[in-house]
Amino acid sequence: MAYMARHGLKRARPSELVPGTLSVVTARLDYLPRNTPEGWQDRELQRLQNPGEAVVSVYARGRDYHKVLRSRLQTLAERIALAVGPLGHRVFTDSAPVLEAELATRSGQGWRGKHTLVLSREGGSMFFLGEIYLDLALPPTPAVSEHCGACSACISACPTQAILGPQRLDARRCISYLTIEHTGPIPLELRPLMGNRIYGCDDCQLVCPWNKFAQRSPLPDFDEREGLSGSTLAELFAWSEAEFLRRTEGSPIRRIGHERWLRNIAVALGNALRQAAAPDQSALRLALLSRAQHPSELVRQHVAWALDLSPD
Ligand code: B12
Ligand code: SF4
Ligand code: SF4
Repeated sequence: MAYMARHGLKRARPSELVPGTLSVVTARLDYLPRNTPEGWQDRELQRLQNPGEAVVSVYARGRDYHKVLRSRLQTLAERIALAVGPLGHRVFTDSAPVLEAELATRSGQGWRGKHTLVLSREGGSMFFLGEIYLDLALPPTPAVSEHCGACSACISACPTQAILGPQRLDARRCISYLTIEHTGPIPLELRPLMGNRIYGCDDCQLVCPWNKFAQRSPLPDFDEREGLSGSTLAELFAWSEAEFLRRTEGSPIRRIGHERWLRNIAVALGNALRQAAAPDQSALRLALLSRAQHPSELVRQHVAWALDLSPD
């Protein structure tokens, strides 16, 4: 995530990033799929207890939110321009030089939870953030008060103890970082803690009491794609590169590429093999052996670790 350091104070000062900016409109886009049942948190926590199941973070099971949110923000900006006359604007979502959580908090979208994400009483935290920078002075909306109180469920639930204290995250330990952003080998001491999480992680949000108020998205974009929930690790490990690219077209998962996809699943297969409760150990072993000669050294190393063959 070196890109974060490169932009310096542009991140904290919107008008240095987009000259002329006088106001920032912040937006939240809920992403729970339309058909999410009651008690979804328990169902998701249950998946983590099935060692052979592949768990992809909820936000990544549908269409890439960057595209969805950016185009909706662009439409909103154009509508504002229709109402008030021509104006300069630029839209952002998940763009590195924007401190999105901080802007959202200061403009009343919610407060920073102890896990560092923004959450609200009406919507929990299962939403994305986006912004429109405008060269129009608007009256600011006030921040809302914090409602974590004495709760620290997210801190206790984090599998890698990445949340060092309230609003303090060691990104290097976060499974979301390790499975999505990190390019090299996954540190050995963290592999066993990743369980069957192969892309992103939701644990700190699953245990948050405010997520009983998380809203379903009205949009079909976030409907779960086939294969991205309920599949076995062995099934997803068998995807060829061509199948990976086909299945992840328009999905945020695509940007990690097939090599990291296999790396992540190899770790999860190794974790499953180490659990006595895992069904069908020989199928897990066979799946790993099928990639033991993979051309990528990164994949081979993680497969060897999973099969307990490596000297590491
Ligand atoms: C880098 C990043 C990550 C990293 C680090 C996360 C983190 N908490 O910092 C990793 C890869 C670990 C990550 C993981 C996830 N992420 Co992320 N991530 C980002 C990203 C790109 C930047 C966040 C950032 O700048 N962090 C750096 C720290 C230093 O900044 P900060 O804590 O926000 O702010 C502090 C300082 O900046 C300082 N500060 C604030 N204002 C000012 C002003 C001045 C002048 C100064 C000096 C300092 C200062 O105080 C702040 C509080 O300590 C944002 C998008 C964006 N552009 O904002 C998404 C974002 C935060 N991620 C998001 C999501 C959804 C996730 C995951 C849930 C994905 C998943 N399911 O796997 C996980 C959750 C992990 C977690 N508990 O945070 C959403 C969060 C939505 C929400 N409801 O809040 C965002 C906003 C993307 C989006 N557009 O929707 N993420
Ligand atoms: S996303 Fe997972 S690993 Fe990262 S802080 Fe939350 S619980 Fe911990
Ligand atoms: S789990 Fe508890 S401490 Fe963590 S964000 Fe939710 S309310 Fe706050």
